Amino acid sequence: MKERNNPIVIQNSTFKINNSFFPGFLSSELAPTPPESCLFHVIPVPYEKTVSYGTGTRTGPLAILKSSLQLELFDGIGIPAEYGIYTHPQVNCVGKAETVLKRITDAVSNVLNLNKIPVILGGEHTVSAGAFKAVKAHFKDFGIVQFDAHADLRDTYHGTSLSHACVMRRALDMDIPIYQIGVRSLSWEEHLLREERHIGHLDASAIGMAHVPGLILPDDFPKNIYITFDVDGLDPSIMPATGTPEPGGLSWHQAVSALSSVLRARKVVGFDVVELAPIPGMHAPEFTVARLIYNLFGMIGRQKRPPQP
Ligand SMILES: [Mn+2]
Repeated sequence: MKERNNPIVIQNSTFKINNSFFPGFLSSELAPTPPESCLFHVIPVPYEKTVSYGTGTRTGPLAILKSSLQLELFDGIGIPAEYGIYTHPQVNCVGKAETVLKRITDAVSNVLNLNKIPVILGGEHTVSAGAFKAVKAHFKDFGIVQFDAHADLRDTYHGTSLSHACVMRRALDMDIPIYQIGVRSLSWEEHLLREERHIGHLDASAIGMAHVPGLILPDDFPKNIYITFDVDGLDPSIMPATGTPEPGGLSWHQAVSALSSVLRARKVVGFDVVELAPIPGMHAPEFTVARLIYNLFGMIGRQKRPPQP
């Protein structure tokens, strides 16, 4: 890796907010590139309103972006950065939940209209509902693959329907097919709802006892998929920096092989990574998230344009 001094201000990819630098994803390595020539459009959403246990998700996007500056460009197969990464200014998260979700929907719609892939950095899981709405308006037929410790299928939680614990219920309201991976904490009502609505799932216990199947998604699951990755789907041993940790989660390699399994014969139209609540002084979790995102860039990019020999 090259040596770095102070953050380098690159037009369109480094923002100064409250006197602190807000770097673009991997902006230390990338030349300024116009948005039209970037496949991946990173949208930071530092939203935190309904967290129920640990706090700190509002600092997640900045921690991920800062960690991204330490990534190795070569991911073992190619250089995912070559597909182009454009980082947008963060979404304004001041105001009512409905207002913020509308801003997220608008930001994601703009990226989809460019025919590019939106990548949302949360923030609490509620932010995904704004993205679901934009994707639903753009693609008639798509499904959501959810990595999570929790089912997030409650109709309301702590008096609101716009809670992190309800985000997948909002997807069901929009008639979007869902597949859940890594779940290990859900209410009896959520369990019944999964049965009633035939929600596909590969729970953490099933992975833990066996291995990640080479093919996870059923044949009739939509070809277009949006991935919502709640970092608490990972095991707390590698992801302690999250508001509601649960033991028995995915290891790094299980998560990566599950992702490569769901990408088989599917087109990823967007994804988000949510619920990182950085622990001051502990860099591993935020770097883990930056690496996960960059690996996904590689996996998705190579589907579209395989590396040249
Ligand atoms: Mn969640």
